[in-house]
Amino acid sequence: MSSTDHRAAPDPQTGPGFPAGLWRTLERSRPPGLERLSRFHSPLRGPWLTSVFGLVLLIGLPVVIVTGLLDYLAYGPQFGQAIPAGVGPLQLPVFDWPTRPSWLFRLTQGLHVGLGLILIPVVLAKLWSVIPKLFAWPPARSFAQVLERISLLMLVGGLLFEIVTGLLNIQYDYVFGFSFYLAHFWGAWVFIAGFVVHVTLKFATMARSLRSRSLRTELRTPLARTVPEPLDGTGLVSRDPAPATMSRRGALALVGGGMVFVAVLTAGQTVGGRTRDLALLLPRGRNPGTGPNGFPINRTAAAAGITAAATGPGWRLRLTGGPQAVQFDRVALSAMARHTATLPIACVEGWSTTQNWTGVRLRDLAALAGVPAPASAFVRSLEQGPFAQATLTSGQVLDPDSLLALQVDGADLSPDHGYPARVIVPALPGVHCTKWVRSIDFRSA
Ligand SMILES: Nc1nc2c(c(=O)[nH]1)N[C@H]1C(S)=C(S)[C@@H](COP(=O)(O)O)O[C@H]1N2
Ligand SMILES: [Mo]
Repeated sequence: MSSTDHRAAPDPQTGPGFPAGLWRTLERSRPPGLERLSRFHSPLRGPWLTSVFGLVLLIGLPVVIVTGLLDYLAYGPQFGQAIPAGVGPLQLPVFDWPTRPSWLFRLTQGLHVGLGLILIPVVLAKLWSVIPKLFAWPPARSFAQVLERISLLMLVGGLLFEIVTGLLNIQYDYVFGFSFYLAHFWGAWVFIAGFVVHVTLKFATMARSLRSRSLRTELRTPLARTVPEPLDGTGLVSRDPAPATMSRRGALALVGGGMVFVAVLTAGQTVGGRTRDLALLLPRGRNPGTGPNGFPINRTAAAAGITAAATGPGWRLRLTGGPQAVQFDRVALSAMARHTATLPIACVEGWSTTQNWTGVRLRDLAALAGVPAPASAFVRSLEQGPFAQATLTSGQVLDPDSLLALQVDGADLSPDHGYPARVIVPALPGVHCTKWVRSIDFRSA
């Protein structure tokens, strides 16, 4: 029991405080090294600069959040094939992912990864501008402040976690033992919760701080005339500022330049050609095969354990779901009405490519199977393993550009791209464009 029953004077901004004894104990037992972190001399730090970074993130991060959640929905959680499969109360309203525009998934996926990367310099700059506050001691004066600190921890911790797991997933090897999808999904919700609380608490301060200076004037202010923002209640301005070594516009240019630099490193994977070599942050899919099938390969036939015997003349496509199963060999499929569509493959690991695919329409195969209007279709590969199957919605089967492709760019599919046949559907996530298809079950429910 505390021997004291008098309380710290209530903080006018935060309401009733902790017992004074607890407060004094905390103040006395300051962790070593904290002093250095919370001391700051940069004359550039202040509510205006922090709010400029904050505004960019306030516009950009919701786009990253929404496109990330849309990508999750694109995987078809209604079929239990999005990871994590069960998300309890966080289940978003599920809808059938559309097939139009055909570049929809390419766009949502590209924005999520691209913007996520481009905003990293702003995140770092914003963190730098508030570091002294992150390490304030004692960590909180009141229960309201404890809640605020927890939301900050969720915001900063969640965001850094998402950046690190996301960055690792688009590199060659994902090094952690836990599932990327699971970690990135739950990390996202921790971050989102912190983000919503933070924006609610800070929006008014941000708006006020942005009005306190004019961006145009700042952009015209050279180093010689750069002075600290006025001391105020935000605690962001140094009480002991050093002389400026960089103007505020210089700091903005540095961060903006960082964003452009990351954008250049990122864009190459979409622009392709020689710029592909610049896409250092997106090394995946950089070494395609040669010839007409010369575009990125997610997993080679050898890696998937696909043998020449399994894909040779003995291969059959088996269609089920109708009154009786039907089978076709590749010669029979090649003789069917064929259709060509220009469609992208967009991989969650950060690359995409657009090719001309030729094959049999999935809706024609559904009719041949005796299920002309299926509710869904379950596609299986010759391969065993996590990418060995995918469920398609009714709309994805019936779209006139949805194909069981036999050829790409006028040549037969190469073994690595899914010979004898693969699925290609407009706006379908790359991972569900199943290669080395063995069977399709057209389902009525
Ligand atoms: N059977 C099977 N199909 C598969 C895969 C796989 O590993 N096995 N990879 C998927 C993924 S993640 C992507 S992005 C695309 C890539 O197709 P590509 O390797 O022909 O470019 O194929 C998809 N189809
Ligand atoms: Mo993929």
